[in-house]
Amino acid sequence: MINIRKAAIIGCGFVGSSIAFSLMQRGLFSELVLIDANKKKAEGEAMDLADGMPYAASMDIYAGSYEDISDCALIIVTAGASQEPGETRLDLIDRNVEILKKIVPEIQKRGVEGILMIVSNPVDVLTYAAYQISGFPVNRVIGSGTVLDTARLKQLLGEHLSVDARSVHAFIIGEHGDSELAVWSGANVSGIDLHHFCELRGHFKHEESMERLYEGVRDSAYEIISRKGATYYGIAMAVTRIAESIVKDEHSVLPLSVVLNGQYGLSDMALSIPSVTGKHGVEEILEIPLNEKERSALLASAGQLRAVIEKLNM
Ligand code: 6V0
Repeated sequence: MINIRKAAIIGCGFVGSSIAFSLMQRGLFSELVLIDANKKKAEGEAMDLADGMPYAASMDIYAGSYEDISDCALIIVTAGASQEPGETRLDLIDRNVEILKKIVPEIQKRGVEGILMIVSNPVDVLTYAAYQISGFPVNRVIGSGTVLDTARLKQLLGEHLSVDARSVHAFIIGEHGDSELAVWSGANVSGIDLHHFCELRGHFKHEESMERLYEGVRDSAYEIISRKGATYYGIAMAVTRIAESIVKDEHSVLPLSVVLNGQYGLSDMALSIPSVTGKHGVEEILEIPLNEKERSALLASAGQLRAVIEKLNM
């Protein structure tokens, strides 16, 4: 039986604890289980968060074990090494696949029927690995994908055009990493074609601006890590947004990392494509229109991920 108001977070470092804090603020769950290889860390985070409970929505938050997760609607995995300055997400692969190989069988043997969300990096490769190890159906294994990168794009575009980022509709798709791409051909501001809107706001150097904004999105994590050593608030907000769509069965369109089954001619790998998201996880992967340049960038991104997956020791 699934308890739609119960979630677990596995890995309570910077990212896991920030997600717990963000979920608590949003009041989506009434029970939140925190699990970490370092049990004392999970206990400390639960105690610290519980201190703020009188000022947030009521919730039972505790450091638990895998015995506590069988009825969770959502299990969020953030365990693993994070990028050091200068490292790419793909550099983390060996360490984090080994960690995933320990965690996913623990989830699988508890008969979990909820959604498994991977956040640890490299998120696309680990999402595919989690799908393979768990044997869960494709709709129940998702990665946070480029939901964060898409938020970064909306934010930068909003700043560039001096409009509310929530009025900007645009996607980053592909790898959550260096080969990701912006779908400029479908971008708009509240239904107004992006180029047209830019001109209405006095911006005419489209190519130059698009390149600069894309690079800002792609390199954002490196810029943050070089200054503060890690990124965690943005991803916490992105994961909370995904959790909200699942818990409230919103059918929101979010660029999750999903296991592909023929979309754009790609299969047996995970990368981010806008997908309808609700209580069953991925309801439909949307093969959105791409222009020729975007399609070849997506295939190049997939090619990079494919090369990594083929070397995986699974
Ligand atoms: P961190 O602060 O080092 O925390 C990692 C936590 O995982 C630690 O508390 C460890 O004790 C715990 N851990 C390690 N092994 C296990 C295990 N087998 N079982 C349970 N817990 C374990 O790292 P941080 O929180 O900064 O990053 C976590 C992961 O998130 C990294 O892989 C990051 O690269 C990734 N991020 C992903 C993002 C995304 O957009 N998908 C964004 C930011 C970071």
